[in-house]
Amino acid sequence: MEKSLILDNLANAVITGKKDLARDNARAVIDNNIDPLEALEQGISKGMLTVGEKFESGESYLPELIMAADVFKVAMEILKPAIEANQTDIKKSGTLLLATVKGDVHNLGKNIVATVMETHGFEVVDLGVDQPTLDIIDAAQANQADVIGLSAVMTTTMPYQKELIDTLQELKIREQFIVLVGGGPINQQWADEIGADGYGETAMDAVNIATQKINAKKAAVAL
Ligand code: B12
Repeated sequence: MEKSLILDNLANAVITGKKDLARDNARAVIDNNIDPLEALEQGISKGMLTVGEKFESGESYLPELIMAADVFKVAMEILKPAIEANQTDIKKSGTLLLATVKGDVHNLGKNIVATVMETHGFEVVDLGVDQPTLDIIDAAQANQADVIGLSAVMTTTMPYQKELIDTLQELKIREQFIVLVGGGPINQQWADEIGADGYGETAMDAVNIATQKINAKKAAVAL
């Protein structure tokens, strides 16, 4: 089967809620040696965008969102081991404290960031979803995290990313952590506005930006 067809099928499986179609095409990704991260971004995640648009326009409802999430998970179960198999050999790059912010229970994107960061040498402490600001900060300190990664998938929960950065500042510990923000509605402009250290559109961006910022911090300390 052609790669573009497999990716289209994955997107359609999410849009139409078909688990078998997702399973078969996720297996086809493995069998055809397609990059599992590409299948994730250009297949199942792309399908999620359409699902979101249909929900927003009133063409579909909550059950469709739930079904899409279930299909997404079925495909991820097959793709995740393939992503992990591409593990890079690098030594420990740093510790990431990851959470979805308060009021937000979306975790599919956050979980991908966790997997991809882990396969690139990061130790990941995943606090889960709907996490209050102070709990995230406590956990970051307790785990001596280098990076705090904040996922916010709704416009209504984006302000909690700002709240966390403001709170770090008030506690005079802003410099202790590199703060990365991500999630559907997040962009570079928002990251700049709230004073985040970086924004990642994809999980691979998270790896690249975290690595770059940690290296820059180490170089600054060495000076
Ligand atoms: C699936 C889904 C659900 C599922 C979530 C299941 C789960 N386990 O996560 C369920 C059904 C539970 C759900 C519930 C709701 N949802 Co919903 N949901 C979605 C949907 C369709 C897809 C989200 C998703 O998983 N995308 C796929 C992942 C892979 O993408 P991602 O999250 O963007 O992550 C990628 C990047 O952003 C990045 N990234 C993510 N996090 C981070 C973090 C860092 C640090 C970095 C660097 C990068 C990064 O990397 C990821 C991989 O590339 C979106 C629409 C959309 N397209 O976003 C709506 C959407 C987010 N939901 C919406 C709504 C309204 C709701 C509900 C309120 C519905 C309701 N009436 O109950 C509830 C809210 C519950 C709550 N309090 O959180 C709205 C939000 C509108 C807004 N205000 O912004 C959206 C946008 C749909 C819409 N267009 O209207 N939802």
